[in-house]
Amino acid sequence: MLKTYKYADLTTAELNTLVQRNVDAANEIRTVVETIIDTVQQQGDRALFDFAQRFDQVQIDKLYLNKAELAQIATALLPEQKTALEVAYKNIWKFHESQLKTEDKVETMPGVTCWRELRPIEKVGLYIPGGTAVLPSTFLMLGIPARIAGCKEIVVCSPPGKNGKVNAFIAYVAQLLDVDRICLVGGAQAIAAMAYGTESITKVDKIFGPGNQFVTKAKTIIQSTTITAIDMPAGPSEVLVIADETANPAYIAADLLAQAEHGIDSQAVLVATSATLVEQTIFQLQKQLPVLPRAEIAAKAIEHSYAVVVNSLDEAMQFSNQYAPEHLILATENWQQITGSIINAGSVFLGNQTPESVGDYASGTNHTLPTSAYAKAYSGVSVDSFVKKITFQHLTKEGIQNIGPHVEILADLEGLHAHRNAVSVRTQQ
Ligand code: HSO
Ligand code: ZN
Repeated sequence: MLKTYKYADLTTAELNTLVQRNVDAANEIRTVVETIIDTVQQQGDRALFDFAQRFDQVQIDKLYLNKAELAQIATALLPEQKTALEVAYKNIWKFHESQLKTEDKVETMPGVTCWRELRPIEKVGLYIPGGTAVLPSTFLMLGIPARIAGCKEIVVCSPPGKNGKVNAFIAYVAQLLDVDRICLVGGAQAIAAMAYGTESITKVDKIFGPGNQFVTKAKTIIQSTTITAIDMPAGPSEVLVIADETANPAYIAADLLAQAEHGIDSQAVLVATSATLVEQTIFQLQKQLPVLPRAEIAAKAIEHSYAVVVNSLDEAMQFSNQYAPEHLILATENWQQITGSIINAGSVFLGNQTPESVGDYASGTNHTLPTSAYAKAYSGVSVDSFVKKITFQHLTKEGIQNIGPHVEILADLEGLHAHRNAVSVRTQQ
């Protein structure tokens, strides 16, 4: 359990293999997904009914649930379940609201003023996966920033359950977010429907949300074949825990397992400052894993997870930056020493009292994060993901006189005479 490496002994090649993930074996998947996309494009709603029967094993007579139907489904929730969702909703709202900022206008030269203004993306599509775990928290994480940004239309797709409905948690979140309907469409066909539009489903400008390999493949295909954008390329979820002698092995094991239970392809990496700490964590894993309801899934994920023993927290951070984890937990009382050297990570959890689970659900930060080392260049979902930033400029008479001669020279330099004239006609009056 938990293969262990010593950082100092690793060659560059070994290190590169260790931090590599998401090797895409998915050409077969591509063919299947392309066929699904074509079918949805050609047959619209008809295809969605057929796919529900084929992939979700359910015959539906309508492709969406409306507000009244959602309200009815949500009545099944217990008061404490509603309260928990409401606490999460409030914290996520509060944190994301702080991201909406008006930028200053900048006078770059006397009479030349430039600035940026936000405009919401008009139509967004949220994909809420079904599968082995239904994730209402993902609905909150996508719906709240979309609402704060002011998106006009929020299309939500989620696969129908065996009863042809969504579960009560999803229905209650729909109420909190005041969305009009949930479309009962899952998988690649949901992505295709939102990218191309069908009789019942509005075509959107950007699609958000995690999903299985089919959903992910569909997102990458429609991104290059339509003008619909996507949030980010998504791979299996992952965590990297950096721990020193101030950490608690029981907590480390619990955090690794919280990641591992997501799916058999999840990865949980421990970077520890001593071999003893790794052994103690393995002991805890052996104790905690078998009693989990999702033990089978977690055990498979742990099988291809590993530990790395380092000589110092600095060395640990070097490894972590190379790995670029989606979630980084600093299981040490000395976290303040090393946060400054974090270069690549999606979301960071500091100290021994901060489990990833709080960020997954309710602290306020977003859990839609870059996986598979995309944290080297991508950020997690935020209000920014739902807006465009449009630049503006305004010149006064003085402004065009000040900047005009320079622009004329630059236009000459590029041999673009009409550009020069657009300035000259104004300055030579
Ligand atoms: N850890 C997942 C999010 C999640 N966890 C949802 C529980 N529910 C990816 O960040
Ligand atoms: Zn999680």
